[in-house]
Amino acid sequence: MGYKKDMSKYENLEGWERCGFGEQLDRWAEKYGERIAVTDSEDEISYMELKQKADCLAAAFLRKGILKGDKVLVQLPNRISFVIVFFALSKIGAVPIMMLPAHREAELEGIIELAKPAAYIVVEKYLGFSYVPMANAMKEKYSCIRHIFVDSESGDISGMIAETYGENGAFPAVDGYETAVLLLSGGTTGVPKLIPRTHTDYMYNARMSAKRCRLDSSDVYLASLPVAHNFPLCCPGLLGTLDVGGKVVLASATSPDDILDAITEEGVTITALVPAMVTVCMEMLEWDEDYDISSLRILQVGGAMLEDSLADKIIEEWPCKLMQVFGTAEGLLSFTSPEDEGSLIARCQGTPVSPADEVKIVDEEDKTVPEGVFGELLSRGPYTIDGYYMAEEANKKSFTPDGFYRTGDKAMWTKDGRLRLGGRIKEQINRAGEKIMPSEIEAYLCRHLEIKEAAVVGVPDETLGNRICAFLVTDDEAGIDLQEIHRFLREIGVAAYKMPDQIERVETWPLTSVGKIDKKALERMAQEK
Ligand code: OOB
Repeated sequence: MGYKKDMSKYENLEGWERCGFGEQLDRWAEKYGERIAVTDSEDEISYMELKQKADCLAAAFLRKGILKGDKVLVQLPNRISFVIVFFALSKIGAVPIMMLPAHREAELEGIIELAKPAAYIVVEKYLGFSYVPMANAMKEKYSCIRHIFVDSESGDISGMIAETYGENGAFPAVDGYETAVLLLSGGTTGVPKLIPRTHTDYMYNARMSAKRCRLDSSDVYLASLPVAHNFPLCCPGLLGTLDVGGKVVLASATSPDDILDAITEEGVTITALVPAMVTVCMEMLEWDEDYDISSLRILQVGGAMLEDSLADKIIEEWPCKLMQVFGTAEGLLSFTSPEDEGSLIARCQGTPVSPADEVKIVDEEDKTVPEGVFGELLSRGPYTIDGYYMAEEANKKSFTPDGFYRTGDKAMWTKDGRLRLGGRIKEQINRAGEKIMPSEIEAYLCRHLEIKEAAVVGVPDETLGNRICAFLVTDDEAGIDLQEIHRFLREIGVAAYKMPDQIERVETWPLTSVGKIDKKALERMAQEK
């Protein structure tokens, strides 16, 4: 066992509260009552109704035998049922595992083997994909999965809510220091990593984010990204907006027209995008003048490096404040402030959101580097985890002995005391905000009968930030092309966002002086093609 965080250290922080999300929802319902809490493309729900439905569903889960501490895979898109499910599970102390709609068998299997979920909640169909056969196959293969609950118009979730309507169930007590959610870590190495966030630290995460955004009950937050991701869920996202009594709009898909439509129609005041999405939204705005984004107060941009030129362009062309957001699902968040000068906002990722965040920037020997010099960003603090879920080996690598999380990011302190990110130190590809570990894709590729060896690198790309290039050593006659690679990866159940954008065949590898595959050389080769 490594370092263990002492939560009592944080008890005096403003916004720190030892309480579960279920209880938080009860208080919000009391305080904000009939105000609209959440809307999606089909419906809207008030705070009071959200509480009532979460209570019903929680009672129904208990009746089906879902117990406190059980893990539950949740794979739902941006819709009201996601929110009801989240709070229903919180109320009984069951722990949702936040799968993304894009995940397929390959991702699910690793996570099921690690976390042994008792149930799997899926949307029936989303963006043309039917989830039920996949869920049934998982249940068949893994006996830990006792239940599959399907969310559709007349499916299990709505049926369960109707079934227990009006009952006053007694729920198990939930301590704020217990795990509330398991978030997925960006980029796994074959063995996936899950991030355990407690009710208390996650609520604090939402509150500190909301505070930095100056969020209040007049705000309308648009979740443009999949809401199972930390950024739209909690930074301040869905949870931070509900805490202040605002309204959350769930965009059903992440296309620019969905986003711009929602902003126009709902009077959205704040939303969060990754840089690649900003670019497409800007293009869309240029040729369609019917959109009205004048209600926007803050545009949060994060998840990947924001180029200086794009930052300048946002500040010049958007009628709102740009907020640069550096974030991690493991914890640490650093945002610019709405009051900062534009020139400053454009060139940094601000300051950590909590006064209790401890941030260090270190060299290869873990020695602190001076201001203005890049090093690796390390963090420890009230809402940063002290270890991944059941991952002793990975924890030794990802945390220092005194409990600092190694982000794997290059960063420096600027002379104005702001953080500026400078790309990755650890090998991880950031493709339009999605994090991909090369080793994971390499392992999948090597399952192809014609592929002898594979090396995957991220290549700088104007629209995506990074594109995925796979270098392959194959049998001489194998006519493997990109299409075949995509077909194969789809067949073994790999999420679409991990599909290589480019493949190159090689006969021998360029090697480093110590005889490892020279990935820098591969990157250059991929760029020259
Ligand atoms: C967010 O969380 P994750 O866990 O998907 O990814 C974290 C990683 C960071 O370690 C860094 O490599 C990259 O994403 N990143 C950025 C960045 N924000 C995140 N790199 C450069 N500039 C930025 N502004 O991506 C996430 C979580 C909460 C809020 C926002 C993003």
